[in-house]
Amino acid sequence: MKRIVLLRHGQSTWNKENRFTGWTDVDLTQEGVAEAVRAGELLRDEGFTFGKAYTSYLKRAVKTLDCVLDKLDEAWIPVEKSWRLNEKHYGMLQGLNKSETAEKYGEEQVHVWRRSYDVAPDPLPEDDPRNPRFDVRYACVPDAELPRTESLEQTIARILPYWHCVVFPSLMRYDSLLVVAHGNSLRGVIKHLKGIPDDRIAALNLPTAVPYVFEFDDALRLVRDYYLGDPEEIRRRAEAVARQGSAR
Ligand code: DG2
Repeated sequence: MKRIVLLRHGQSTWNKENRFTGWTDVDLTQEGVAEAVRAGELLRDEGFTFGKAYTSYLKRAVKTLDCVLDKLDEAWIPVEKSWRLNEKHYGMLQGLNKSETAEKYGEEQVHVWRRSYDVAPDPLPEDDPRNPRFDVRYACVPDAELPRTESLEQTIARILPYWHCVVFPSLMRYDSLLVVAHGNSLRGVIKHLKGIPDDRIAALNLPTAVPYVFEFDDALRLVRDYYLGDPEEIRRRAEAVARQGSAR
């Protein structure tokens, strides 16, 4: 049996402040670090070990991965970072409070920006200092591939080449992989792995730092997927994520 565990990072400072984050490189809160440690303990207690781990270029995911590997005593395993696992780029929404945005534009519009498959928020202007083309960490990425905003569809389109060519094939070498990324980049991966139709993906909300396990047979066909942890608490936390786009 082969396994991939997907993990959204622990609570970030902008998750706590309920702000659209996207490619903004914010840190974990203390609670976020504690969540990451608990996720590592849960994985350890359930007997998980990993051959290789993947994460994004954003520190909330990188630091979550570090906490988890520390708890597993597996800080030594190979780790690969890719900009392709970054969060969906939230364009001009980045930095705005989600509830205030719902008050201004309506909850329905905010739901479209957060959960529709093919609608992207307005893009960052070319000269906006937040434009990824000014960020040295993306210097190796061709400008045409760097987003100024993204829909989920576009997010999936930039993740999948990396998923197909790097992450998934490494299951042939390693029995178990850990992927630590973001609410929407992981929704994209899950949509792909489970074949969720475009019009059904809006209902999926991922709580922070809950391990989501995917098991594959020897032909690398998906046989089972499940969250680790208390189902009632996970449901409650997923609903809280959905409510982040409500007007106050
Ligand atoms: C959140 C997801 O991303 O927000 O960009 O604001 O997972 O990196 O904290 P993450 C953001 P929603 O799509 O759930 O509003």
